[in-house]
Amino acid sequence: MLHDTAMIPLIMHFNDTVMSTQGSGNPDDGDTSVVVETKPKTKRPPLYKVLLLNDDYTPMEFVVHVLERFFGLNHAQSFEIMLTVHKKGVAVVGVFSHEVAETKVGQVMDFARRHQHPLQCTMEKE
Ligand code: TYC
Repeated sequence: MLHDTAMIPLIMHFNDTVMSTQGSGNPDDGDTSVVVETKPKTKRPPLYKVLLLNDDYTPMEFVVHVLERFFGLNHAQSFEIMLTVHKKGVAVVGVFSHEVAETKVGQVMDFARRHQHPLQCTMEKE
């Protein structure tokens, strides 16, 4: 009887390999799926402190007016911050996004220049 082969049913799962004919002999080689969890990157934008600097010439009432007008502070809050700047030399008047901080610094510097006061306003990364 030439070429008489027994027909034996073979059931394989897709992840299986035939150990005698493939690779390392690890029966889980090849088709194994790896799911990598990724963290969504939602970095908050940086914030900027807006600072007011003291000088010897800008009138106190002008500084109070600036704080009320451009920083939405009431009169008492504005007077308190003005006095802090007057005594300590500098104070943070608010914390904003880069764009808003830049706008407020520009508004204060322009307003002071138009009134010929040397008031200085700057911003720095928090
Ligand atoms: N030092 C000023 C004065 O005596 C007042 C002043 C306060 C000026 C705050 C600037 O940011 C300032 N007239």
